[in-house]
Amino acid sequence: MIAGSTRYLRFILFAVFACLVLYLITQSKYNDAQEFGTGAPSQAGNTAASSSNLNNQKRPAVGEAYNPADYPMPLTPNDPNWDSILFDGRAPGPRMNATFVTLARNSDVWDIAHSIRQVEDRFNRRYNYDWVFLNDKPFDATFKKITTSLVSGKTSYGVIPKEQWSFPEWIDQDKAAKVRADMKERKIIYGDSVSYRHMCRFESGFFFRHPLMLNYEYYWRVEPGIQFYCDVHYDPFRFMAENKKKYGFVLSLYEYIETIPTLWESTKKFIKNFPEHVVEDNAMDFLSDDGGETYNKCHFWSNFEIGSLNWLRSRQYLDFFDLLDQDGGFFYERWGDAPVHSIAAGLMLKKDEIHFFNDISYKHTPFTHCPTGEKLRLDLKCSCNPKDNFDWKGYSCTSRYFDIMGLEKPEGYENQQD
Ligand SMILES: Nc1nc2c(ncn2[C@@H]2O[C@H](COP(=O)(O)OP(=O)(O)OP(=O)(O)O)[C@@H](O)[C@H]2O)c(=O)[nH]1
Ligand SMILES: *[C@@H]1O[C@H](CO)[C@@H](O)[C@H](O)[C@H]1NC(C)=O
Ligand SMILES: [Mg+2]
Repeated sequence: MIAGSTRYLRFILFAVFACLVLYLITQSKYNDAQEFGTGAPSQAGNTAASSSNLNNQKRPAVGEAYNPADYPMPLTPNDPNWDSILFDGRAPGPRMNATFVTLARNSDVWDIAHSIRQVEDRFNRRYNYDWVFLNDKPFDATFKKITTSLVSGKTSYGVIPKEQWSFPEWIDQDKAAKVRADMKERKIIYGDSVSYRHMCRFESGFFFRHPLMLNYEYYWRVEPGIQFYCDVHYDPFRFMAENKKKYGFVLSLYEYIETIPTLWESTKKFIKNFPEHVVEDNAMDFLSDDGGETYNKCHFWSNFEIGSLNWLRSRQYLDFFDLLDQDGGFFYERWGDAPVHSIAAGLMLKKDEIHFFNDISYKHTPFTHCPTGEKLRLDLKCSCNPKDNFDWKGYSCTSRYFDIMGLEKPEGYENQQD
């Protein structure tokens, strides 16, 4: 009888102890999530003991001042924290006020799922940045479920206001319809599409002022069906912020002139009307070979962008967009958001506020950016074929960008020119 109750007591004590241990474990994970402000479910299963130091390191809150030297950015294998990517944990250091952003249709769900998975595997699983999804129609339950399950940060879903996805009242509908019919006949890609034009106008003038985007200072645009081929060890948002960059790209090329015949005329009108918006030391020479008289058609490919939202929300940028919108070329021609963003960046940013991310590999059909330099590709565990790199080929403008910046081209570029 006595022996029996002792065993019983021992069992109770053990059970209480086990509950306490369990409580402490779950509690510490909860705190961890609270402290870093994401509570990302995908991190809950993290058990790698080696990463716990990194996970538990205190980091400044978003927006809080910090000393960059306290959190070295792993830009090269010689920098501290380069190997932290080998752990499952969250990357040490501060987080920026930043988000991924994707414009998509419900039918894009599997193509965007693929894109997200790559961004997460190569970068965001350790940084847990948020992701904003925008659509001209409400996102359905499947789209939300799949994308939320893949993103390690918080997701949010916004509908685009009608007036940002329709014809402004000053657009002559007959004239616009004739243009579409004509472009269809001339087989200009997306030439007869109305929705493509709304998309280009929205990406040119509105995505950055959607209510969900007002919560952030930097964005990284991701499209469905893209590829990332290399590890990203450091935080590109932080690189932008600390180096005062406003616009980052990976691919550049010549625009199809049939889609923008009068865009440069409108640009010249803007320069004339708003000379105060054109900055000194700008990148005009990237856009024009004759000091601004004509456009050489070079632009940054905007399906990948890492940029400053505050810049896009500036009076300068909005004056530019409003003038273009009034001139009607989004509908009377087929102006793309890529040349619009690029021309704005070329005129209104100092040239060293624009950044080329050689170390971020990327493909959006049909062009690939695969980092130049074998050592870099090995260090970053890249899986792209260097032969596919578009940077130094004849139709790319990246060589011109290097020239105007006075940058030395990376080793090995000569072998990738054709
Ligand atoms: N919600 C919504 N998103 C769209 C629509 N059209 C295009 N998009 C999105 O806008 C972005 C650009 O459209 P894309 O069709 O990729 O255009 P593109 O990159 O010029 O051409 P491809 O990718 O080669 O087809 C993508 O993120 C699309 O998902 C639309 O009608 N509605
Ligand atoms: C992030 O940036 C937005 C836009 O500038 C601002 O309204 C918001 O307060 C910022 N958040 C933090 C945490 O600093
Ligand atoms: Mg696309």
